[in-house]
Amino acid sequence: MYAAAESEWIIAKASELGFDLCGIAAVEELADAGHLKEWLERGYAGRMQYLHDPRRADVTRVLPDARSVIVCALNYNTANPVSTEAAAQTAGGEPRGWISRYAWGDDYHVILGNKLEQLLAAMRAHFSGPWQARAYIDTGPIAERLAAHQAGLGWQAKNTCLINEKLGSWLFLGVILTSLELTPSNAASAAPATDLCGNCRLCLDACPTGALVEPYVMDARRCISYLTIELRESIPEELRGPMGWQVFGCDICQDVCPWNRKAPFTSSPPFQEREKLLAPELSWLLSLTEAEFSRIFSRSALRRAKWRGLIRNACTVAGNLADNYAASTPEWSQLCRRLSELAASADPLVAEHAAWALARFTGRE
Ligand code: B12
Ligand code: SF4
Ligand code: SF4
Repeated sequence: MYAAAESEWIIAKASELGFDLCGIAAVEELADAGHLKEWLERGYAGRMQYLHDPRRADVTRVLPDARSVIVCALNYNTANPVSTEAAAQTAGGEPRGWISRYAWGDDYHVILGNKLEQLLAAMRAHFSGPWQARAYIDTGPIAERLAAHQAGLGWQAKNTCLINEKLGSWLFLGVILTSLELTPSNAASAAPATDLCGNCRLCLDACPTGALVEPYVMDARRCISYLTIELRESIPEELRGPMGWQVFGCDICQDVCPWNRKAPFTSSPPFQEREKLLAPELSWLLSLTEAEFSRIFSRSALRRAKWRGLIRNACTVAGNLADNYAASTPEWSQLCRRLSELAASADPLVAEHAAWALARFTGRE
């Protein structure tokens, strides 16, 4: 095993590259206590088939010689209100939707990916001999929050997010799985970060869809983030109303978390909000053509929903906000016109959600 000084060297290098946190765990620590298996058996993954990948339960199936996992985190908390405050601030004005904080800037996969590659390049120059490594952000078969917890970056909280005592939970995670046998960064304390949720249950009570079915457990099929980003089909009708104004992702269970009240802001340019994405006007979102969507969101996390997904979500939110439009005003007529166009779309998903929203406008004519 490499001496602790080598782990400290990696952590210092990660900090030089701009990561806010970095820690190291041994691969044995990634064995989960059976929670993932039970979670999948309960059907909580919904349509996210990739979560059934057997490699998720055993990282040595990803990299047979894997010995250590290096976990890095980057703060994406820009100096803007949280969705629960913004909802009150924008009430009464032009109807708007809410895009999740993580998607306001450039796609984080690219930003973290570049930084992890730089860290790997520095490690290649530093550690001699043959050794292997694989870097993952989000899309690899690795339970990143479990890895981050074991590496001492924070605890897996009741809202299921990884929270760091000083930085809160507005953190992206990236991991490097490696055959290097490194001293774990929690070796001195001999334990991963302590759970500081205590008796609090603000997140569970605030979740509008009841997706946090018990502390630490989410039924993703009910989570607005899943419904607006991952689900490719029709949004179940009983969950449309509780979606409120969320057009892409959801931050509510993090907005209400006391550990985010003093979370520091980042001034990192790629994470700053792009024009129009902070509480975007619904009329603008609904007016987007497929070509405009592709152009505007080419380097954005919003691309994942695709045009039809974003329009489906915007129609749902329009339906939820129908009462905010006074009937027969020019804004009301304009929105009804656009929803009628979309209801005639060749795409059945878009057409169905637009018709659903339109019924909420015309139903009160
Ligand atoms: C699938 C996925 C989703 C799904 C499901 C989320 C979920 N909670 O499982 C959906 C689409 C809903 C989602 C939403 C979001 N996601 Co997401 N998502 C992932 C992904 C790809 C896999 C997560 C996973 O494996 N889920 C399966 C569950 C079972 O695993 P788990 O959450 O680790 O669960 C553990 C605990 O729940 C625990 N557990 C389970 N049952 C029990 C019972 C008890 C009693 C106990 C004690 C523990 C326990 O053990 C489980 C296994 O370790 C990861 C990236 C990755 N590769 O890890 C990103 C990731 C977790 N997501 C991330 C982000 C940023 C988000 C959103 C904030 C985006 C948004 N604003 O909309 C939301 C946050 C919602 C939330 N409250 O979690 C970040 C999280 C950063 C952080 N600080 O935690 C990650 C790590 C991506 C990244 N690289 O940065 N996500
Ligand atoms: S992200 Fe939103 S819908 Fe999902 S668990 Fe948190 S509060 Fe509930
Ligand atoms: S809101 Fe409370 S219970 Fe939920 S994650 Fe934050 S501290 Fe934990």
